[in-house]
Amino acid sequence: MLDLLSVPQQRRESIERLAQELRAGRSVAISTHINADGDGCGSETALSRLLGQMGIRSRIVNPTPWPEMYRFLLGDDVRDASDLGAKALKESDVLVVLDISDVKRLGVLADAVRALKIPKLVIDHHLPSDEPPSTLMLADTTACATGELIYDFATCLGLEVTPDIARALYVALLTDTGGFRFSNTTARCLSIAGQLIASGVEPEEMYGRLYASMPVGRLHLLRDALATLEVDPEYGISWISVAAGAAEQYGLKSEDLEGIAEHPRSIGGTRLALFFRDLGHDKVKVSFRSTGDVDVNKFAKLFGGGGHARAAGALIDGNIESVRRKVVAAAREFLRAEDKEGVA
Ligand SMILES: [Mn+2]
Repeated sequence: MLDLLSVPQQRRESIERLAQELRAGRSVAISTHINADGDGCGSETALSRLLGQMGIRSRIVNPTPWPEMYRFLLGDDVRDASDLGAKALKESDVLVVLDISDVKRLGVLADAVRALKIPKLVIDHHLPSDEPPSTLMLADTTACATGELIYDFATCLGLEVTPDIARALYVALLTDTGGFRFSNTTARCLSIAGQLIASGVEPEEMYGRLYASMPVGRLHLLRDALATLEVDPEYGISWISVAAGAAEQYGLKSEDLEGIAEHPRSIGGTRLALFFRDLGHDKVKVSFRSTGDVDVNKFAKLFGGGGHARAAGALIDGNIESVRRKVVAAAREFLRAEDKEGVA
């Protein structure tokens, strides 16, 4: 039988290269993208504990505060020093950036990371960008989550996947695959998830913590967002919007809005789903989701964004009406061009 858990040769070589910078006694800063998600938080806490086994002290230094819903992943052995900001980066010997292919995703830490003279390592599964945080990378877009690469890191270096580490990696895999539903739910992903369950993860507990612990305000916001739903059945485009200040009005944080873009995507015949969130001050966050053949990473690039082929995002300047008009028009144009290309 095919051994799904063996680590591909190229990943193994990258891990060995990264490990040369991770020597006992060093102090490591671990960072991930603004508004850390389950993959970012799960990968960070798992890596921090694995480094601990190697005799390496580490601190998490993120550009935005640790999300409340992932607080249970932290512990006395994992320290979140995000409140120290760039200062914490300068005090470290090595920086490891997780789940990011573009340095800009480090938000307020981006300039400090660009200027940093210490070794910088990247572990990531996004499509490449023009400006990666470092060229010293373990990067593979076929990994279902950065958490899969952290699991490989543990395997290659002979480290132990303790119950705490298993839980953190399970959160990474579960959330980045949309609950083991998206196209990145590979046989290898599920094999690793199986191993993590064997190591002590309780799937129902994880479901409860991640999907059955929503604040009621999320449903109020979702109700308002669904009321804005528009569908273009000719092109298969669906979109919803959230007004400026709505999250605050319902007492929600950014992480509470995760997954809302799945609702327009859930409509039959939708090829491209859009979620517009008005951040105020003429900034609109747009999430792009697709099913099947539409490459939303390519589409997001038109607006300076990026991500994955079926899930991407961009931050666009302008008021929400003008951004919506511009993006929906561009989406029609994009799908028309893609279809022509497909025929040719
Ligand atoms: Mn990820």
